Amino acid sequence: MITYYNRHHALHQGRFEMFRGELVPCFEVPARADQVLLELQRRKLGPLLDPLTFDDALLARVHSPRYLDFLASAWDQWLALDAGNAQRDVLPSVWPARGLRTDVLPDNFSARVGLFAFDAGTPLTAGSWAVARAGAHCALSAAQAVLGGAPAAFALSRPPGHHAGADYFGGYCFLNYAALAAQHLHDAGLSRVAVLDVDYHHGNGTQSIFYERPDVFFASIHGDPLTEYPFYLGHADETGAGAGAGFNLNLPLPRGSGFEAWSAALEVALAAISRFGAEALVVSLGLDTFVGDPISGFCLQSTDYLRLGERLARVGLPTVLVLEGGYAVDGLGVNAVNVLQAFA
Ligand code: SP5
Ligand code: ZN
Repeated sequence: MITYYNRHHALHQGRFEMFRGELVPCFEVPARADQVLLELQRRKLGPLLDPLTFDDALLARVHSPRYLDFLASAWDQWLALDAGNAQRDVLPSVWPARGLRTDVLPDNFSARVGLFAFDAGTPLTAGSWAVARAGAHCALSAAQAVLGGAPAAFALSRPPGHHAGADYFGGYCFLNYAALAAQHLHDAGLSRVAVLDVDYHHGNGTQSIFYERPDVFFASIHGDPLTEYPFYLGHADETGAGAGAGFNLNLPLPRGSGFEAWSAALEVALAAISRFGAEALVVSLGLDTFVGDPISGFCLQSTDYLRLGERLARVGLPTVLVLEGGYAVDGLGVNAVNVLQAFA
């Protein structure tokens, strides 16, 4: 298994996220990627490569120009407000709810942040843009490797990506790596690409990006949004719209679900992907389904990730795997590499 590793990931290191009226230390920490890297090296699982570089125009295949401009300039604008901001992360505190305008880009920086954010849990830091951009290059490199004939490739980066929409960040995510990989595969001539999202949290960003398209099928297994983040998307009745009607599949499961229920949902998702006739698969590989995860509610065990890797390999499609969530830092390396090793 080829891995494209974002060696600069630790330049994004949020300090605090909002939780129950307090700022608490971030769950999404550099040690996550470090643990996966260590375990890959320990098991000697294939080459570890730096990403190739890509034209930023590829980012605009998924994200809006005004959002990309915002991300690229946000830190400088933040420092321009107050030099002391160098020691503080950017978090939004005001949002355009229903009926308020999002078509006019405010001059005020706080207002801009709120326009492009959907939660107060995703601090934007000095390194966020550079790191997310390099993470996107890892995902695009993995897609490129698969286009070149590799059976599979893994993008090892953080922060994660699947909550980021065409023009918003949130859920620890800034750029949607899985969507970028899927779009890149499609642009290279694959007419049908499937994204399978196995993170505990619904991949609202990826779903939104492809919701009206028949060429990218999105399937997700996740905690029921009635009780679980991101709450406002991920219900079973979201099946696609317009030309994309029938090309979106959500399989929400109750908090507390274990591998038996989870793997039954996986079979449903894979059957739908097979009926769709996918020519390539992108996996949003979140490991926060683990029983030990501090912010999630499923009960998968470390050995279950071996079953997942074997099952994904049996699909037999060229596969790009992208690291998403997983916050039990101690188990994350073993769990992620269990998937990759069993796949390989
Ligand atoms: C990619 C990904 O997995 N993003 C998840 C974002 C979740 N953000 C909300 C976290 C809520 C934290 N709740 C703390 C519970 C502590 N017991
Ligand atoms: Zn997650």
